[in-house]
Amino acid sequence: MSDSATNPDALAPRSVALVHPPEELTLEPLEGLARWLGRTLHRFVFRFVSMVEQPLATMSGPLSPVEGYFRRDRHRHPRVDPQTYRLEVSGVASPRSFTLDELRALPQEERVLVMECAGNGNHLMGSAGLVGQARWTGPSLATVLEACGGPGPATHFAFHGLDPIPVVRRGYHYGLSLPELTQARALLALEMNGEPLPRPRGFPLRMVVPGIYSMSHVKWLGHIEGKTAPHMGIHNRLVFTNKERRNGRWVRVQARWIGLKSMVTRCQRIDGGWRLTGWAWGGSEPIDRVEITTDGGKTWHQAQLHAPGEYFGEDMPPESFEHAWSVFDFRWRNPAPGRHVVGSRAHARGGAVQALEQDPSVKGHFNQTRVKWRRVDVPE
Ligand SMILES: Nc1nc2c(c(=O)[nH]1)N[C@H]1C(S)=C(S)[C@@H](COP(=O)(O)O)O[C@H]1N2
Ligand SMILES: [Mo]
Repeated sequence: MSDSATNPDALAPRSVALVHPPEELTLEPLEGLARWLGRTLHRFVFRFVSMVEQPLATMSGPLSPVEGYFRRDRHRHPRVDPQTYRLEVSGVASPRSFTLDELRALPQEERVLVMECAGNGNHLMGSAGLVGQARWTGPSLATVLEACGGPGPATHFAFHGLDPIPVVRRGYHYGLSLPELTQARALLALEMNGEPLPRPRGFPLRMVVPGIYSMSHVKWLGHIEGKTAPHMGIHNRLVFTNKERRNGRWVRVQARWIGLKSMVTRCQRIDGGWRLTGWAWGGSEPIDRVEITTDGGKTWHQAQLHAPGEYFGEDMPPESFEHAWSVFDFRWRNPAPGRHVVGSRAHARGGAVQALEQDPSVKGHFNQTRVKWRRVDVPE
């Protein structure tokens, strides 16, 4: 008997696979230059300015892989010799420097957290992929300061990177106050997901400041400068700022704590429909619940929420994953074929809700907390 008689599929045209409905549907942002430019061009433009987005599919699992983790810098990735590397700490009780071995010999801590570029999801970035989650290990800033006899006169700190900006020839730098760093329980990371930091991630040492936007997570950290006044470098003063209307006046404010957000990242086939998955993060209190809409906001439904304790609780104390994301999923039963607009809304324990629209009294670069609308075409 011929093959085609026993196996009816052998007779089918090669394009038959396209007739079957896909197992996963693409979620397209409704807004942003990203969408306007189209996928490929957008990626090209982003690479040019040295921004690489995280693949959305990795945003509904507990950790983002090192390969594909989002990236945002000034294109310069210095090559640091681990033998001659020194971390300088100045402006503290007893200024000193540390070799890598000395940093490794200090008590090591672990944190799992959302790292998010302040500009993630703004008008340029409708796809909102400048964000990821990893496990970082190293001595805490508090431990390093203790090894310097304490902060001494310092009330603020500037963190200097070893990546020189052309012409200016100064490295990247960003500053935070001691209370902010203490509240965040900042870490000096030597490892990412259990491996030494890769070069694009800041080898051999980077700042990790849980809960604060990642312009402060200075890579290739070379110098911690204790100061008695706020650091007013260009990134603090101008680059990562918003304008906020307060008492009738527009004032400039610096990017700090990550706002309450959520996003649907995947739409996968399941029995009887599709599963929408995504994640919720940010805000000053734990995420309590997430609602999903599949009709552009007319009706909202409760999603199933998986708090970080569900997947990290066995291995780590709760304070290690305080700023980790929660994953949610929602069973979308037999939607009608055609175009739908989906979105998600996070609610925090204290009653805070993710805004539907951007607050009109806030303009600018960071805290793009509004609902991230996605359109999806459901096949027949
Ligand atoms: N030294 C140095 N650190 C830096 C930057 C930089 O350009 N140079 N960019 C900052 C910004 S704006 C972001 S969003 C994060 C991105 O970290 P990643 O590239 O590891 O994802 O690094 C921060 N740390
Ligand atoms: Mo950033």
